[in-house]
Amino acid sequence: MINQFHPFVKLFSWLCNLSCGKNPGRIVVALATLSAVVLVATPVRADPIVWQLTHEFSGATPPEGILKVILKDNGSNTVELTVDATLLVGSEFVGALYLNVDPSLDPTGLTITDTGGPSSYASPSIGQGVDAFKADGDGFFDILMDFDNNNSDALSAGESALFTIQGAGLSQSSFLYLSANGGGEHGPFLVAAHVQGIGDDGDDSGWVTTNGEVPEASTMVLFGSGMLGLFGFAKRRFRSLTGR
Ligand SMILES: [Ca+2]
Ligand SMILES: [Ca+2]
Repeated sequence: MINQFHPFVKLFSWLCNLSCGKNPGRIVVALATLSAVVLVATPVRADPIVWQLTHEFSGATPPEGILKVILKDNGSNTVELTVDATLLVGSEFVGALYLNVDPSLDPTGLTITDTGGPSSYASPSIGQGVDAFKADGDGFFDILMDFDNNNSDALSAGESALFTIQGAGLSQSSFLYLSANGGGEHGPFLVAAHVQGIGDDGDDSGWVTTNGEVPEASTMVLFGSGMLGLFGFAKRRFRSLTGR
């Protein structure tokens, strides 16, 4: 409930005292400024990051199905990671997943917990280190999740695995960083995975990644442009009403 002690009410009173006087035109400026402050102060809950790893980058065999990786803010510096193999097909399974982390965060300080997804798979062995893990010949990553290759312990077609990743300052956008140069001719990449069990005999494998889209960054640019537009409108309105 908004009352006279609400910080935004206080801010509006302050803006009015500062700029409105007896001129109603200045109220427009005060209102626009207040709206901008409220919008900026309201946390934007980003849509989850959904990567479809449809691009085979090593020249090996692309899977027939699609591996998806989903990162979702879970509050309290925690991000939920889904390694979604439900759209892989046949004998395809996830061999390994490689992720990057914001260079200002220490990947070894992150707590990665297998929360036991809806499927049967053995917990992957997890490596964490700055630019420590090379995906094929292309790019060094900060986190490696090495899944089991054997039978029901594998993360196979139709299955998905769930994890939480927790660390100071961590959010889903902490994973929107590119791999470090690995000396190969491809990349850098946001994410990489080794998919195995590909082909009729199930003995082929491929290295897959996204096509490099980063939707959250463009959303932020649009949001910023909107704010600039609002300020521009308020300024023009103020000038037209005051003749300044
Ligand atoms: Ca890195
Ligand atoms: Ca399995």
